[in-house]
Amino acid sequence: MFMEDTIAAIATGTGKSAIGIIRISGPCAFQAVRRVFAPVGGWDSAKNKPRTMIYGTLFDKSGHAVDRCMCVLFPGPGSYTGEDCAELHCHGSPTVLSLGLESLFRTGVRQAHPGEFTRRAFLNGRMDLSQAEAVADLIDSVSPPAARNSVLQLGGALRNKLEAVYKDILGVVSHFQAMVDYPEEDIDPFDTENACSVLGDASKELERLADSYARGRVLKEGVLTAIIGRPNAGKSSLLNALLGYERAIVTSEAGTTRDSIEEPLLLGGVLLRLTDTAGIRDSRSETERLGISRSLDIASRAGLVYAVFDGSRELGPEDDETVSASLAAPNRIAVLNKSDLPQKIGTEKIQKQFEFVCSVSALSGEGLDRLAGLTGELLGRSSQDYAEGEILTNLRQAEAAKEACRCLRGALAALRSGLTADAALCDAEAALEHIGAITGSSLRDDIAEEIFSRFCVGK
Ligand SMILES: Nc1nc2c(ncn2[C@@H]2O[C@H](COP(=O)(O)OP(=O)(O)OP(=O)(O)O)[C@@H](O)[C@H]2O)c(=O)[nH]1
Ligand SMILES: [Mg+2]
Repeated sequence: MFMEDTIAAIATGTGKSAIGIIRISGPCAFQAVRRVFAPVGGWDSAKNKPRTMIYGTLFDKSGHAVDRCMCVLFPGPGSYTGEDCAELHCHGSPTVLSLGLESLFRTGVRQAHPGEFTRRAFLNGRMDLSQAEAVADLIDSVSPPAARNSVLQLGGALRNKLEAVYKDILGVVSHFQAMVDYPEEDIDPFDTENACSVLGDASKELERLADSYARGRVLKEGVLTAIIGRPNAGKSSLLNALLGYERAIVTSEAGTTRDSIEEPLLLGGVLLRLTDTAGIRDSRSETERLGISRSLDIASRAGLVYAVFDGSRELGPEDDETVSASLAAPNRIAVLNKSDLPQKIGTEKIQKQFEFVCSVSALSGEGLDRLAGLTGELLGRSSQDYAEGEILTNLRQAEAAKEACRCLRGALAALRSGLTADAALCDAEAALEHIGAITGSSLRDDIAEEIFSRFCVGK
């Protein structure tokens, strides 16, 4: 990557829109903009102030006007990338935007690679790696909690936390090193107890961060939610009703669904991987039996189970199997379906087995709002263990936190067993390296390359 290049890209999505933005960054950004854009009344530094919208005309590479639009100049180093940056806010026509971009290329500007703007921001010290990754997470976020976690990380929540832990460990490491390097100087003697307490606290913080990844995965990928129940209880109807379209086949025949169907759905503010399954019963058909074993497997792995019962029929032995299959799930809701028909099961019967019971009609839609609310409440409750902004969302970060924690434990064990302090501090230094892999201060180039290549162009 050549930082001396000036780069440009269309920063907004493909297709028609009200406004489309071309972004430019690099040493020749302002020069290039001056050649393709003319403010009404001409370039006048007194009037055309940085970070204010300048109204004018955009020209294509042959000098024909292609848009009346706005330009904003962001002088470095106080810009997103730390370099001179500019944005052209055009009418959102793909044609206008590509003509504008081509026109910039004529001035010597080149197309930006995916993530190159953010990569420059990282390399110029405008953000650390945890913040750069939060940019990609924020753009990808599909639920309000995911967006909130990302925006706080973008603001530096994770960076601040890691910097504090890093500083504490560094304090112990440098104190000891000073003693070793300058034995004749009057340096406070090394206090093993204090060092153990600092390293112990740091290792707890890192362990907590590593553990938060399970929650981070849920934020990114959704909670596996199994809809289970006996045949004909209305599981597929519930899936369709929640999704708002006919995704699964529904018939009055018992045993309609054979294979599981998974769809993402934002419900009650939480992202779910909502999964319809084959009805649980004793079956002679091999296909159906395979489907049922799949249902049980999904229920055993699910973070949330909707156990569906047909409220218009008495409870039977197949319903008992549904109850047992739901027991392993950390979150369970009994869904009493077909509330539009005369009810044979009372909620009190089910309440003995389930803390949460919700009557719905997949047919009329009655009760679905309450089910959504209950789902949000239940899953929200189990997510309060971690502060938003301090949840790790990718495996690389989690592995680095885990490694850092392992090294600190090694350092602690060495210090406590009375081994020479240099052995312990070697481990503490390794922990610093691992923390640096999250913030980007000790990051291999090939890994950085891979991280930024996953960004979209223009970001
Ligand atoms: N009256 C009424 N009928 C419903 C309701 N939900 C589902 N049904 C009917 O119940 C029957 C079975 O519905 P499905 O959604 O296929 O049931 P299922 O649980 O997926 O059944 P399997 O796939 O066989 O396990 C169909 O005739 C639906 O129209 C409801 O809320 N009210
Ligand atoms: Mg079905």
